[in-house]
Amino acid sequence: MFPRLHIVTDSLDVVRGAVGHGPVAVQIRIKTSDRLAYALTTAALPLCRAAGALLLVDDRVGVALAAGADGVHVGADDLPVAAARRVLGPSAVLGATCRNPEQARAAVADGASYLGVGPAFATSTKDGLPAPIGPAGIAAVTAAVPGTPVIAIGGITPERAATLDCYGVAAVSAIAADPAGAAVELLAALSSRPGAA
Ligand code: TZP
Ligand code: MG
Repeated sequence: MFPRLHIVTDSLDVVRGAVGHGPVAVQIRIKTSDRLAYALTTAALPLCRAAGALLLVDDRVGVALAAGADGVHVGADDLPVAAARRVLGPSAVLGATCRNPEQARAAVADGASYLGVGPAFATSTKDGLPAPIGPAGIAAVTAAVPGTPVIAIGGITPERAATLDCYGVAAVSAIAADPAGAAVELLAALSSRPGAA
């Protein structure tokens, strides 16, 4: 099953701590260079394989392919979803950032296999973000794309993960200080929701 918890990180220590506690996806998010992103992705790969975690790369389609990762997450400044799908082929995981039902439907039509939706709540982790869409915005996107996993991002905590109406969540800062403890807490919060498998 597609993981409900996505660990977004630029740290091998975070990968090491966060995997092995339940089903997760690790998203390698390095904004500086392909070189560094490739190095971290190749280092994370055996850890993810051993733990059964999915390995995704933020932004960088070439890095994901070269490193043998499972997929990519693209946003507004990256390859368009349809182009990324053409490069990756039909079976790779391909995530797309969106914030409303129209963008969500377009991304799915273009070949996205899951959606990163937000910011759900205010966050200082990323600059230049638009206003948070809140739980209602997350629920609206979830309703718009039945069958496509919606992963909420932005200000995610275990308390918020337990109540959002979406398939799963992605966390950066919540997981950074104590990756193992946070992964356990977030996984428990997600599985506490009604209907969660
Ligand atoms: N995209 C939308 S919000 C965000 C990204 C990369 C940052 C989320 O970070 P945090 O620390 O989990 O709020
Ligand atoms: Mg991006």
